[in-house]
Amino acid sequence: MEQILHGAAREHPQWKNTGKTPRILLCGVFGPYGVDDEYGRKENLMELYHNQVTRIQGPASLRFHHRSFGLYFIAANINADTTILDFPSHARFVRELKNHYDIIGISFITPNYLKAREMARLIRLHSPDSVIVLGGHGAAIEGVEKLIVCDHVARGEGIRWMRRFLGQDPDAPIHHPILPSAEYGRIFGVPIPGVPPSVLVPGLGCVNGCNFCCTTHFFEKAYVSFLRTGKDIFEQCCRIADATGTPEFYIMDENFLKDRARAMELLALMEKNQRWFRFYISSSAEAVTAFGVENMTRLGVVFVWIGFESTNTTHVYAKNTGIDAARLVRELRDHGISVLGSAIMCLEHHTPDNIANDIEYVVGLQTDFCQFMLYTGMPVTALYEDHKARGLLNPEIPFEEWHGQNLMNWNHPAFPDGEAKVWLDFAFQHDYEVNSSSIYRMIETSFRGHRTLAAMKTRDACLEARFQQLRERARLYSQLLPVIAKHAVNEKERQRALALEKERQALGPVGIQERLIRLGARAFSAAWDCRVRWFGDRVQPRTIVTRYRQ
Ligand code: B12
Ligand code: SF4
Repeated sequence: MEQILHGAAREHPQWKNTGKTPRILLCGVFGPYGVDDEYGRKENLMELYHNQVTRIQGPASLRFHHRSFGLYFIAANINADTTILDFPSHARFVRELKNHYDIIGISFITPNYLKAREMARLIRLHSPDSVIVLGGHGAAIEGVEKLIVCDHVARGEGIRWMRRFLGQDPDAPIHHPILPSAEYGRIFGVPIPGVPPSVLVPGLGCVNGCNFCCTTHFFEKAYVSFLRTGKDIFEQCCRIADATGTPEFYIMDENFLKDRARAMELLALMEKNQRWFRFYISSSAEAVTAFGVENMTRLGVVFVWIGFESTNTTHVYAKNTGIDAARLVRELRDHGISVLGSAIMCLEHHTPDNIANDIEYVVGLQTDFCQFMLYTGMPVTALYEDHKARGLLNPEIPFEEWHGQNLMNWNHPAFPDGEAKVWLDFAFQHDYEVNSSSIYRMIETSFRGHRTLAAMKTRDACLEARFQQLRERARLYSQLLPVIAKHAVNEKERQRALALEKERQALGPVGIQERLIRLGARAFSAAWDCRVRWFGDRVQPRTIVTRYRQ
């Protein structure tokens, strides 16, 4: 790893103590993403599902782009003229530098280290007076200030860091920006209709301290709260939903149900005010169990991401102790809650002889989605420190490969020479063939939830609202069933899709509008098939420029 020599940090920038409002540029790293070039790797897509969840599901893979949310949170909470440049190209970034900003912040994660380094080099070249600040999880790379030319490194929470740096009140109230959780939104090339869910960030980090987890360690195993109470969350939901017109939120909080009291207060306020928001959340199994599936149904949780990690009892994480994972998943799906279960591959105890058992276990949970990720100690995690102390880190694996979908960054004796990837691919494929596409499973979950609520003898106002929402969801998603049957991975999926299509009749007649939508879906999917055949399935996010002015 080479070291870069650079001049003294700009401790006394021109705008300080002048009363002048600083001009700030905040950037995500440049594209293209997910291609083999001098800065990145083809396995490191700028997508969630197509990168590490549904990536082998062909046209059935869920395709979304997500902004670099942290930058918008910083911009919305400082007194400065701030421009955000998200997903720039190399050339677009250079062009923006011509505006000579006082401060330029780069947000990056470890596998994008080379991109951040190149951006810092370009800043010194084209805008030499700008102060360079590095932030985001890449800032945790040991000695990053010596590897990348920069003036400051912001580790941990960035709003308070930037406020302090600008001489502003770090503890001023946090203003929550209004942002879509995802853009582009397509399955089989069919655009997902309606307004996308808004992003909601109640807080950062998690107190559970799992050894491999970046977020728990980056925020020092503490929870950094943005919205402290259920009331705070409810008020933000009302404000954002009124502005966007969608009652759906993707909650970007590593372990949302961990604060049970806060979630219960939110539920009580929703019931009192009859505002039936819906939530996509992440939470650990013990927190989900403590909150209870029925409460989740009432709260309007439609999706939950749970880390099941591994079956081996000697390596079980405290959060999963004593949990019957299969039963939990079944109950959640029976209540219309889709589950993304994540699993870790090539743990220390794994060998080619026993890893298949773990894969079988995870596939057997029958979650709607599976994430399989290699056991990778990122900088700042306890796992990284442990591998380093034991001399296991592999110095030949550059940071661009530290994304968990190809090579291991440490020497695992049982999986030499890229063998881990073979198991990773097998796990994804096996899940796909046994459980069918994730979009099929999501539709099945909404039907299962609808059945469960329909079977209840009585439903109060809250459950009635949830019942109606599930019905709408089942109707909406079922429009894709013919396309799913056509693209089925095997006969089993085709039959499953056809069986659900029959059950669809129970939700009422298919009207003219729905027929037209179904025809449209077929046309979009046929067009997408052609596109993939001729040009491949890579989709780069478009550049987004947002200017916050004082
Ligand atoms: C959204 C997200 C994504 C989006 C990326 C969107 C984008 N435009 O970059 C998608 C889904 C595409 C994605 C993909 C990947 N991601 Co991701 N992602 C996240 C996630 C879930 C949320 C990030 C977020 O928005 N949080 C909310 C905001 C408010 O918090 P924040 O980003 O931490 O920002 C705060 C501070 O970090 C800081 N800050 C951030 N940037 C800056 C910049 C400056 C200048 C300053 C001063 C401060 C600052 O201030 C902010 C406010 O406090 C995190 C996990 C998590 N919960 O944090 C993982 C995470 C960031 N991703 C991670 C990784 C590794 C990946 C992938 C490689 C897949 C994978 N293996 O997990 C790919 C790589 C994609 C690519 N080509 O770059 C790791 C990073 C690990 C590391 N040490 O580098 C994380 C931590 C998850 C994990 N595995 O533990 N990801
Ligand atoms: S429970 Fe999840 S978010 Fe919390 S430390 Fe463990 S892996 Fe990280």
